[in-house]
Amino acid sequence: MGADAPAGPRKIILDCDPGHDDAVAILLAHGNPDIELLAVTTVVGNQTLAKVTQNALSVGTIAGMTGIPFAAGCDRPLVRQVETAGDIHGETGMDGPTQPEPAIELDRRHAVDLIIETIMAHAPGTITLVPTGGLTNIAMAARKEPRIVERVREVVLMGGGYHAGNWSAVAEFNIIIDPEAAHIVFNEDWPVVMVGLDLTHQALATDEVVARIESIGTGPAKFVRELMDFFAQAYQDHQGFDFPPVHDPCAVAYVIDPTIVSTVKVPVNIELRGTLTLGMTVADFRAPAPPDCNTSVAVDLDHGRFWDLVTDALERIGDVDLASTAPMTATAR
Ligand SMILES: [Ca+2]
Repeated sequence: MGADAPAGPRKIILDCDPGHDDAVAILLAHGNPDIELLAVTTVVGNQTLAKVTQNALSVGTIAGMTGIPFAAGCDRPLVRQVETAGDIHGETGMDGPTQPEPAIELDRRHAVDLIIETIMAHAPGTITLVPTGGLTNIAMAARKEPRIVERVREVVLMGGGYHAGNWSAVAEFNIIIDPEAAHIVFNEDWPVVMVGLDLTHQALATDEVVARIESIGTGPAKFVRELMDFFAQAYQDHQGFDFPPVHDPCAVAYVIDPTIVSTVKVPVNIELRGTLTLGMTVADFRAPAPPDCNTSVAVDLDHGRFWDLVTDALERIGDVDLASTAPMTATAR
């Protein structure tokens, strides 16, 4: 970052589709002192918009996240039909743990409007967008209010991959479910950091990691442990992994400390027409990136320090009294 980078916690908007790994991303962003979480917005993806929004509110309730707006966004991709990931995330989108009844009220604004209003209300160069689902909301926001593009500090997204796919041979889920939205986001004139499968497949929740989370002994930690149990089984059954890759918090970790997630500047664009390659994030490594290149890809993860961040955030969140999370209006309804 340049010398004009603002001091203090990094302000982010987390746009997500919880999602087991989205839940961990929310908790990391909430519990880490170097992040100021301005809003949590939801988008159709791992499950329907209604389900992922309910899940986001449940995670917010478990972690006592009062005072942070949660808003629902687009319920289908820009062009394509809805495609969800029930094999990996289950019928609810966050199968495994018992979810509490959300005690947080949904913001009345559409997520796209909340994203735009939040960016326009803050100084230029201060807000980082962290999308961990399909890019529908972010693309819509850029089209509805183009002035946000030069105001956003950077877009750090989980999605894509330069070697591997997971939803086709070459495409990753978040990109292939709305490739047109991804095309918009990657081609806008803001810095884009692609935290893709090359990186997130290093973020494995090993037995040691899960035992460490369980030993924290709090409600939120138990919730994460139960999420990881389901996620591990799903990744074994459907993707042949020994341990599940916990994708989404890697993008948050990069924002917290880019020395944990190393990146390389390289042009990336989105394939929109390939019969075998739709949604591929095509990275051009042939030559040094041109000076106007606005995209980077994440390469290497410091596995130990990454999980240190996650466990530290859970420890800081501690135990939350779910009864006290209930907003005043909940009893008035
Ligand atoms: Ca996600």
